[in-house]
Amino acid sequence: MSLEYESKTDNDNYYINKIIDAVNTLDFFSMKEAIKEAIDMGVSIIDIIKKGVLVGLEESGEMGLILAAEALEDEIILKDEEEQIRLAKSRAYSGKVVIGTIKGDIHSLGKNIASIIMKSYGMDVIDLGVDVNPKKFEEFAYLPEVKVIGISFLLSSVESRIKEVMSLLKKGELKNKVKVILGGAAVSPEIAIETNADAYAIDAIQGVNIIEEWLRNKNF
Ligand code: B12
Repeated sequence: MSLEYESKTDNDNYYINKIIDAVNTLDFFSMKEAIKEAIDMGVSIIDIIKKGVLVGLEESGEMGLILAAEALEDEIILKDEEEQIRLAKSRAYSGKVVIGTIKGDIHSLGKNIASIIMKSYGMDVIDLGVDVNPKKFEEFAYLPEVKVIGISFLLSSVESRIKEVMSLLKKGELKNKVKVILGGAAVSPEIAIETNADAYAIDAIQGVNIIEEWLRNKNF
């Protein structure tokens, strides 16, 4: 990640525009190439996602979303170990965020994107993976630094599992220790209310903004 990033705005725009074009035209290999190039040129991950991929998706719809998620996963989440280490070191908040896809659901792309965006904001994230047992969320919620639990789910059929996690997290000493945010394509205001979650997010950026507010709150 280049330290000159701030002063290279025109250059960044060039790489960001390449990402937008690739996402618009649903060209998977160009997406991967453009994302890789932008990373190599020192464009921040958050700009790559927010100004590049998400803007490109306004035109290209669901297929673009799936391809872009795969491209991000290949280029940022799985490969760029150096970037992962850098993100892990640049903590901006006290308190950890635990994220995972709930038991019965193996969708990982959105959860992985949410996780990388949180890290790029300087959050310390523990990713439990997919098909996570409600008991495991509870176990991690007891860890001293854990303040937020993020649950991802894309299948409506797993709502009962979310309720299970919530009943484990909203009792005893955990009740005021951790806040819970729901994310993933199956979230809705109704499910957030029914499950008694503290919040839900329609996308990763909204989620990270909510979590940021929680972590900044000294009384939490
Ligand atoms: C790709 C995909 C798959 C892939 C998953 C690959 C992978 N590694 O993830 C595969 C092929 C494995 C798959 C399997 C199945 N799938 Co599927 N799948 C999809 C698809 C097409 C895209 C999902 C996706 O990755 N989107 C891209 C990501 C980036 O979006 P996202 O997950 O919403 O994440 C964003 C936000 O929601 C947010 N976010 C996500 N998680 C979190 C968490 C937190 C805490 C926060 C803050 C934010 C956040 O961040 C992301 C960026 O903003 C959707 C259709 C759709 N449009 O959603 C169907 C879909 C989710 N699948 C569906 C189904 C039914 C299945 C299967 C049951 C099919 C089958 N009969 O086998 C199986 C389920 C297997 C299982 N047990 O989980 C249905 C679910 C219907 C429902 N409401 O219940 C959908 C909606 C398709 C449909 N229209 O019917 N699927």
